[in-house]
Amino acid sequence: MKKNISAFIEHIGADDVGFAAATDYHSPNSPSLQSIFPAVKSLIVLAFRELDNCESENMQIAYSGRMDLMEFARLCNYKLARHLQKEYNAKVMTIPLSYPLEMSLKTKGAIADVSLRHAAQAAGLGTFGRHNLVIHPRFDSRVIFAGVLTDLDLASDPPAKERCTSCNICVEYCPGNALADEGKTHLMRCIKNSQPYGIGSSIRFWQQFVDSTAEEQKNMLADEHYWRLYQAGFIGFQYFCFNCITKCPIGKE
Ligand code: B12
Repeated sequence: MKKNISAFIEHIGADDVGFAAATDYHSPNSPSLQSIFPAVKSLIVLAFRELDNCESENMQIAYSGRMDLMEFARLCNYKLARHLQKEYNAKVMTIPLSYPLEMSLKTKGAIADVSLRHAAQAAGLGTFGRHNLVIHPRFDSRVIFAGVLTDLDLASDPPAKERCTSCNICVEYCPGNALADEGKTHLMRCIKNSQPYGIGSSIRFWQQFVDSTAEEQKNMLADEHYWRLYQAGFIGFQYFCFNCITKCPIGKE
């Protein structure tokens, strides 16, 4: 069955696939898979190589490459889920690639219901690096993941080989110093730098707005800062930094 599913996944254009038994998925801070899908038995994880947009200094181009990829990956996720329903009469739930996320004071919008990095690791699609990203055997740090939960009984693929050499280049090049502590990405440090028009800026803008005079409010809305916030509002999480991906030397040597 794994062979046939893999052939389908290759046919729809995903770059790699891995399988994991639900019992091999361990994400300490995320809810249990059973609380989401009581009949879950396995995860099928898809890997997609990043486009080279992430190397551009032009942040519209850099992030638009990611948007293209996320859209395609979501499409693949949906196609795979429907295929499993039709061909194997399976029960299937897709995993959010990035959002929706639970927005609460407890999670701070930073804990996925299913952690795709831990899923990818369990499915043999890579191992965690010093930058806390999963490094894929062929696509190195330039990879994003998608996946589905199923009630199909599928065994885990063998674990991938460790690839990070702890060279610390990702730590040095992180402009927000978000990787200073091993095994932890400082959420606020990363977001402050990588999402300049994210929720923090939005809150500050509207706080200032309510405290301003009518004339000041008019000026605030006519300012390019508001236009950028407005654009980010419908794009979603819009990243302006890709250093931990692009500076990683794994695979470049
Ligand atoms: C919320 C989120 C963020 C938040 C919070 C990150 C965080 N601390 O987890 C912020 C906004 C900071 C963020 C940033 C980025 N993200 Co993000 N993010 C997510 C999201 C939606 C949820 C992550 C989550 O649940 N975290 C909470 C739990 C899992 O973390 P944790 O239990 O505390 O585990 C952490 C540590 O313990 C450590 N860790 C755990 N086990 C091990 C084992 C070893 C050996 C080591 C060293 C470390 C380690 O790593 C974990 C992350 O810090 C996922 C999508 C998803 N559904 O999984 C994408 C995701 C993780 N993000 C991704 C990417 C690409 C990024 C960015 C590069 C953004 C960009 N420009 O593209 C940066 C990278 C920042 C970094 N180097 O850590 C990819 C990662 C792909 C990959 N190759 O690993 C994902 C999987 C999205 C996807 N669909 O592919 N992200």
